[in-house]
Amino acid sequence: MLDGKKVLFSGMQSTGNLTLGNYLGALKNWVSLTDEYECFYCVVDEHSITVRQDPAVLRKRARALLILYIAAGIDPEKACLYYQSHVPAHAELAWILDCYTYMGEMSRMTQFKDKSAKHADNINVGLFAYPVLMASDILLYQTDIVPVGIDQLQHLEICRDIALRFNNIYGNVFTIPEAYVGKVGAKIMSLQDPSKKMSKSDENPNASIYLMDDKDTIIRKFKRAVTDSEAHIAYSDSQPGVKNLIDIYSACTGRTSDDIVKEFDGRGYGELKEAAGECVAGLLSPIQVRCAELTKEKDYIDGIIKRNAEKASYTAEKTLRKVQHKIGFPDRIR
Ligand code: ATP
Ligand code: LTN
Repeated sequence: MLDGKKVLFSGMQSTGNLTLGNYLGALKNWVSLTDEYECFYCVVDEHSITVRQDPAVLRKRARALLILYIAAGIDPEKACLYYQSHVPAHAELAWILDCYTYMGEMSRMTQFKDKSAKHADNINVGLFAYPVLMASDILLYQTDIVPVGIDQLQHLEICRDIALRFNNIYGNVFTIPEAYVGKVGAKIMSLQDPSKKMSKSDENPNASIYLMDDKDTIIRKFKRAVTDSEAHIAYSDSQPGVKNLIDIYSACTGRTSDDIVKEFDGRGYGELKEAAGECVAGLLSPIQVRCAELTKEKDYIDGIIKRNAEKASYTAEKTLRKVQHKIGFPDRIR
């Protein structure tokens, strides 16, 4: 609890252009939870360097991501929006928790397996220990809930395991967090291969809708979306492409999949694609306009970055000092 409210923490990597999957699976839920919880929304730039980055591009993307959080509707006066690298406690706690995490646990993580297969020339220790840094992010703020897409549930489980292990040795140091997965949009699939999740690092640009895509591009990508040859609109695992289009349409409109299937009964895939495309373009357009406006407001954004790094550090350091004391590091002399 912080100021009488439960605490929420979440973060995104500043690696690439955000997709509709990131928006519907995570960001959209963040916006709706801001009033109810004391929220920390982090740009996890330290996680980003587990894969090689161009420094100038990384810096630019980190700022663009923080701006996007605001443009998507998060009020920076209510929620704490900040860069992970501006709060040293994240890396410090990660080192400590590394010493309470087993190699076997980390090597089972599917994201590690996927990313090490994809970047076989750079399987670094950071990539391996990635979930421990993520656990530190969450545990530093005594977080109650963590809104994420389904792909991150395994990391959340390991975070809870590490926290419970630590609490069992040292007493109640960490709050045990719960995952929060939205009812719709928790796993948006690639438009080109509906067996894979839509991902910002997909090499095929037609597979993902980027949040900054213009309307024509969005409509074109939906038109090209892979479906099947059944020529009938149903919400079924045997028609994953069509199911994905319905999920997207449902997440954007708030309507149920049943309702959408009824609306499109007897109509062609082309009509469903067009409806989904129009709806996504309408949803993204105001966010794009706001991003462009905010990008010009340099002093306003700088102020948010400075203030929030201080606010996050204050809360994070309280937990870090407690942990350091519990494990036997010498107390600071005041
Ligand atoms: P990368 O391709 O670089 O691994 P990513 O697109 O998977 O990145 P992340 O930065 O790992 O994105 O994820 C940010 C948030 O978006 C997480 O909460 C994640 O669960 C969610 N998310 C990512 N992809 C999807 C998707 N296709 N559907 C729903 N949620 C998603
Ligand atoms: N691993 C997450 C990003 C992330 C995160 C976090 C999400 C880093 N730290 C803490 C929630 C809470 C990802 O790849 N999407």
